[in-house]
Amino acid sequence: MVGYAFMGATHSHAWRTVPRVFDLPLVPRMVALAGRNEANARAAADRLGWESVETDWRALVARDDVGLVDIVTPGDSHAEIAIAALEAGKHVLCEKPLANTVAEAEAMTAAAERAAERGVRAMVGFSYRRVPAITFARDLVQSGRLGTIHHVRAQYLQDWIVDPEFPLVWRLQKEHAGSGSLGDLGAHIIDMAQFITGDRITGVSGLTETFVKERPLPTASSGLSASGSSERGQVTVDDAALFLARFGGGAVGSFEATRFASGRKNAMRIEINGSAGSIAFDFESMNELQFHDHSIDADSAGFRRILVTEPTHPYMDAWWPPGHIIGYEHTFIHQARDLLTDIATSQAPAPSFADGLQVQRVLEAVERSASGDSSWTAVDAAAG
Ligand code: SOE
Repeated sequence: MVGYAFMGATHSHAWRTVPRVFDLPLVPRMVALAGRNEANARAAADRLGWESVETDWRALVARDDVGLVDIVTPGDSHAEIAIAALEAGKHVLCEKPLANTVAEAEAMTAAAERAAERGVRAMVGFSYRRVPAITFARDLVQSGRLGTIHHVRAQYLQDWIVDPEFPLVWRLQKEHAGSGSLGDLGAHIIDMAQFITGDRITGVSGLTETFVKERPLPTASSGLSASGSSERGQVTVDDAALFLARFGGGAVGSFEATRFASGRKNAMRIEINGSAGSIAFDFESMNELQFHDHSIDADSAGFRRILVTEPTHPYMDAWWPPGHIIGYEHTFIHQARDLLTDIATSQAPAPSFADGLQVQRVLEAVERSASGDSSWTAVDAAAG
C-alpha cells in the first residue's frame, strides 16, 4: 500500500478483515507499506498491520513479494504510481477520483488495458458501490422494478470546512487534489448514479463556488482534521459544485457536492424516479433503502423502508443476523473481496480504470461548463 492516512486506515482494515469474513480464493498478505517519512511510515505500518516499510514507492513496486499495489495517496501521484505498478505486472487498486486530469486518467486506462492482456487487473475505489443497499438498488433497477428512469437526484453533503479558519489541507489545493468537492464528493455520486441506473451521463451544465478564498497554511493534519499557522494561502479548488445532467437513456439528473452543508457530515443521498417506482438512499442511514412500487394502488402505496440486512441482500450473508447493521468500513471490505475474487477468477474488475476515466470526463465537463458563460443566463434586473 502506498500512503497511510484516512484511506490507508480504511483499506488496511479491509485487507486485515476480508479473509476472516469471506471465503476467498486468494488470501491477502499485507507485505509492505510505503511512505516518505520512515518513522511515520513505520508507526503506521505497526498500527495498521503491515509487515515492512519502504520509503520510496518505487522500491515497493519493484519487490517480488508484492503482487498488488493499493494506492491511497492524493490524486497528483495516482497516475505515476499506477502506471509503474501495472507495467511491473502488479494488480492495482487506486483510490478515487482516478486522477487529477482526463489526460492522466487516459494514460492510466491505456496502461490498465495493456496490463489486462497479461492478466493484470486494475480497479478504481468507488467504494460506495459496495454498500449493500446501493448494490440492491442497482439490482432493482436492472430487474425492471423502476421501469424507465426519468429522474436522478443526487447530493453529497459534508461540512468539515465551513469554518474559514480550517487550514488549507491538500484537498483544498488544485495541484494535489485536482478539484475540490467536485472530484472528492461529486465523483462518488456520479459513479453511484451511473452504477445504479446502468446508464451514462452525456451532457452537463454546472456551476462551482469557492466561498472561502484564503485559509491558514496547515501545520499538521490527520483525516479530516487539521491545525494551521498564522500564514495564509489561497484556496485553489471549489468548495461546492452543482450541475444538471442528461443521461444517454433519456433521464435527467441534478447533482450537488459540497463541504459547506453545515450539519451534514457524510450525507450522500440519491433518489431515482422511474415509470414503475422509485428508490431513495441516504448514507447516514446506510442499512436502509426506501422503495416505492408505483404499481400498488395509490391509497396504500408510498415509500417504504427496506432494511437491507437479510442474508439474501448483496454481501450480507457474510455478516450478522438480520437487523444487525453494518458500517462505512464494510464497503472497503466488500471492495477487497470483489477485487481478490476477480483476480483469482481472471475477471475484469468493476469499476475499471475505463469507468474511472469516464467519471473524470464528466468532472472535466462540469468544470468547463462552470468556467464558461455560455450556459449561464442572468436573470433580468427588475426595471425601475
Ligand atoms: C473526504 O471528503 C472523504 O474522505 C472522501 O475523500 C471519501 O471519498 C469519502 O468516502 C468520505 O469523505
